[in-house]
Amino acid sequence: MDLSLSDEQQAFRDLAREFLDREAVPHRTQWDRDEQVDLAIIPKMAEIGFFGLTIPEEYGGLGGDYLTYVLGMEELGRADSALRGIVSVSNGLFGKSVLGFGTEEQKQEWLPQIASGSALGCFGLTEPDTGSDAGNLTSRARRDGDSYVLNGQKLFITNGTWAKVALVFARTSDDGPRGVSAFLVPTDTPGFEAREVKGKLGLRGQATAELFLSDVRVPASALLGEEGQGFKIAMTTLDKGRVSVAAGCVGIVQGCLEESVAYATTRKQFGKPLAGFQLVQELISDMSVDADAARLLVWRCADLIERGLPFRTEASKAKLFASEAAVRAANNAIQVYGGAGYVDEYPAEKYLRDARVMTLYEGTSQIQKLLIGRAETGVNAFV
Ligand code: COS
Repeated sequence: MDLSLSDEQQAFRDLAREFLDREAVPHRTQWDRDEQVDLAIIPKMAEIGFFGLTIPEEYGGLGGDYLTYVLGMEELGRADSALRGIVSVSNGLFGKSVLGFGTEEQKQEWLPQIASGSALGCFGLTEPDTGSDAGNLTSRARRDGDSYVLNGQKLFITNGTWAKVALVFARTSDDGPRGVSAFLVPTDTPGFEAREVKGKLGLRGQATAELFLSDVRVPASALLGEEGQGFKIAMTTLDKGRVSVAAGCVGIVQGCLEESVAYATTRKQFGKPLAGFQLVQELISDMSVDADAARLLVWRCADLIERGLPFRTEASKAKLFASEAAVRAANNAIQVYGGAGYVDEYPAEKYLRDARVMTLYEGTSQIQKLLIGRAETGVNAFV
């Protein structure tokens, strides 16, 4: 499916696909088995520009519009969602928070490092006891003279053990979501510890961590935005993060479609290719429709963002539809492959394992439905 892309957008998509087909696709199974991508790919990805997308050139980024960003995320999702997660969190959740709410000094300090891939960022919102209910997080930041002292625990933090800097959300007052503030915390600050979460179903190549903050002292200048603005920063950034997840899911659906077509047109049963069976065509047809529908929802968000228009509910719709479509498509791809789809020699089972978390993180499917329902009815089901 193609709507009108500019020459630059098309060129970036082609460059991204060619690079990932060469540098990631041949290795993704091994990285998945090893539970770690080869980190040597990070500087190579930075060279292509993945970490600098939408970061202005004055901060060392590639600049570029939001459609180019989602095209990049789609290609990453098609190749390996573990890589998409690394970029989405560093450039997206971390970088976009700093770009949107940082002081000039904070932008100068962190954005060039993020854009060049010399530093990865992570996003410390989720806690062991507050996942969906992010506004009730319990980590604390106490003002002490010219510093803040942070204590608490974070869970399921992508890039947590690799990041040079963490955006940590912590409570500066007891006033629910309004009492949350955001801090830029270098991960080598004494009292900051990251431990990797192993044994995940999918996204095994990326580092997911538990963060422990024990009397972590940062200067007052580490505050991002104003005291009490942290929840808004998190939510505003997550709106864009959800578009990024959705774009990655489009890539999963697209990958499932391409792999299924390739297999179904070559593998023979009953003397003819699988593609000759109507029930197999139905599986493939469903993937094709899902790919187009999810992509259109994502591109609509990119267009709204580019034009500075509200896109919060549209982001929830894109994330909800695309993540559920990714699970459907990966499941269907395994069905096309039959028994071969159940082993990691073929990509279908990895697509399914990676897709599964997309309906959970950055807001579960249920949270997206409640946000869409709230927008449609004006009734808040969270209270
Ligand atoms: N953009 C900007 N501001 C937002 C916002 C958004 N998308 N969503 C909420 N806010 C603001 C509200 O306007 C409100 O501000 P005021 O106090 O000035 O009125 C404040 O934040 C509180 O909003 P709300 O009442 O909606 O907060 P709730 O505690 O009800 O939380 C949900 C709402 C459940 C939607 C939120 O906690 C959420 O998205 N949870 C999922 C978290 C998530 O995605 N976690 C995964 C992280 S993986 S990195």
